[in-house]
Amino acid sequence: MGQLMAKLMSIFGTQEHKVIIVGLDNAGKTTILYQFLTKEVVHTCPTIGSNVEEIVLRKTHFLVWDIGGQEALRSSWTTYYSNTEFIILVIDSTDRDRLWTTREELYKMLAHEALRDASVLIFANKQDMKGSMTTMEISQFLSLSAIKDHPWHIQACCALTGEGLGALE
Ligand code: G3D
Ligand code: MG
Repeated sequence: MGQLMAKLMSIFGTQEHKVIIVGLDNAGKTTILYQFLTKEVVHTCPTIGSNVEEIVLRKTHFLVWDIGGQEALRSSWTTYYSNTEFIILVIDSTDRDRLWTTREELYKMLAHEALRDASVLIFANKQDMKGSMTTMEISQFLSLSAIKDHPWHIQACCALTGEGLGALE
């Protein structure tokens, strides 16, 4: 399991932390979040902004929203960026047609000043589906090796079973 996963696990301590979970609609964000939250006391807040969902687990705040095709909402997302330690990007590995959109959104976020110190964990979700792209294919498409200014890790997973999210259990 990557170091970033270990680092992600270490945040469930006593200090306040902020993690943002983004991806296109239908990528599996909500399903992954539910895998994180099992057996935990969870405080869920009502929607705190336009299409942004906030879930608090101990002292870690998870902010979740859909990216792509929502230019009008982009400026409001920026409000949530400050002090983010982790960006979790969830990808539907069967959705080849829209990987380009994910790529654009990823680079827009990485260029953002307020996310300068954030680490990026990419979940290549839906690995159970026939014809899903491998982490290698996705890494190449997203040019992950060119990202030098943020720690990043890509992890294959299946949110339905929790496979690949093991370090989070
Ligand atoms: P989102 O929150 O990113 O929009 P969801 O995505 O978590 O709502 O998931 C969208 C759909 O994908 C759901 O199906 C969910 O069950 C399915 N899904 C999520 N993860 C996986 C996975 O790893 N494998 C498979 N096969 N399906 C997955 P429905 O049918 O409920 O819309
Ligand atoms: Mg959702």
